[in-house]
Amino acid sequence: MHSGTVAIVGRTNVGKSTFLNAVLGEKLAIVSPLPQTTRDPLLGVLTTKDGQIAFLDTPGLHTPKSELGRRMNLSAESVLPASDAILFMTDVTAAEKGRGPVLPEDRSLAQKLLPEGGRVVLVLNKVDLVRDKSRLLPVLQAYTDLFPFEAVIPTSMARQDGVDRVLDALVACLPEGEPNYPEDTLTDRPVQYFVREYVREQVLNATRGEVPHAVAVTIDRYEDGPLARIGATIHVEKVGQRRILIGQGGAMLVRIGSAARQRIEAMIGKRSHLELFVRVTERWKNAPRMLTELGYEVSELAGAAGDKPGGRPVRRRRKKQS
Ligand SMILES: Nc1nc2c(ncn2[C@@H]2O[C@H](COP(=O)(O)OP(=O)(O)OP(=O)(O)O)[C@@H](O)[C@H]2O)c(=O)[nH]1
Ligand SMILES: [Mg+2]
Repeated sequence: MHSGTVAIVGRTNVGKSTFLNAVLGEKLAIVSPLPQTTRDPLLGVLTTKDGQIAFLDTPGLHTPKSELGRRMNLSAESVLPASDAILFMTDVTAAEKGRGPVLPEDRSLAQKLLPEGGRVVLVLNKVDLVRDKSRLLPVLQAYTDLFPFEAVIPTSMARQDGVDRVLDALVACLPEGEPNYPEDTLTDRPVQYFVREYVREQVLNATRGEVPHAVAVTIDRYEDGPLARIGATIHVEKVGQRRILIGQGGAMLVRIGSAARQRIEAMIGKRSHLELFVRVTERWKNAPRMLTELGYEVSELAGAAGDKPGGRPVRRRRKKQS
């Protein structure tokens, strides 16, 4: 049996969280077409007959424009030292747009992040977007030269193409050993974390421009029972953003709430009542104390199971037999 931790790192928007969900077979992480969707590392554990991989999905590395962005980058980098292997992900769209076979951002990330002697699998995602497949070959070749990768695998997470090859390559990188987590472990985060994320996900889906990136969510209450009673606050930076989120006669907030509620109910397996408030918290993205209150801590290391406040981790639910 092979067991260990795999950090999923790379630029923003390349499909890291989509990959995590694909391997877990659960829509655990939030995914969106916008950059900087993931804001903190997320543990997702996959146990198979061959072993166990504890994946750490991380925020996409980018040039930060705020203290939040700086913390996101740091939190992504912080998971690397404790990882047994790294999945370095990029997408091939830039190559398709004629920005050269290797993006300069990827070149510098590879130089800065990938440890000498480290076991790294390179995944080139979104190959479905390249119509002329002959253009992929020089890209693959150029990326292969960046680092002595264990494997270089083109994938399309959108079509679930290549996921098994990536898994096989990663398992081969992990040390022999017994699983570190019980078999039914899915993550180390409590349901409150996912409420926060699923509300934010619906904001990302429903809004555009500066609004999606101006939003943070806090959980005011979570009362479990036959019906989970949840209260959450959506923080925005400006009054105008609050107006947009509430919408005409509150319609936008209702839409966000009901979509988030469906996601939460699928996770907890029961009905819930979700009450949302929108509050203006000026400049929260650059206020260190506020960021810490909102849960965006630099010292936070996903994967250190058990030391996260706020409740029991969400367990893997048994799949219904179909
Ligand atoms: N066409 C295509 N789109 C994909 C593929 N994989 C992911 N996407 C889309 O790419 C977008 C970004 O995906 P995410 O999984 O959120 O990307 P990420 O790397 O986690 O992004 P950050 O969290 O911002 O770092 C979403 O709209 C996905 O649906 C793929 O193979 N092909
Ligand atoms: Mg992500």
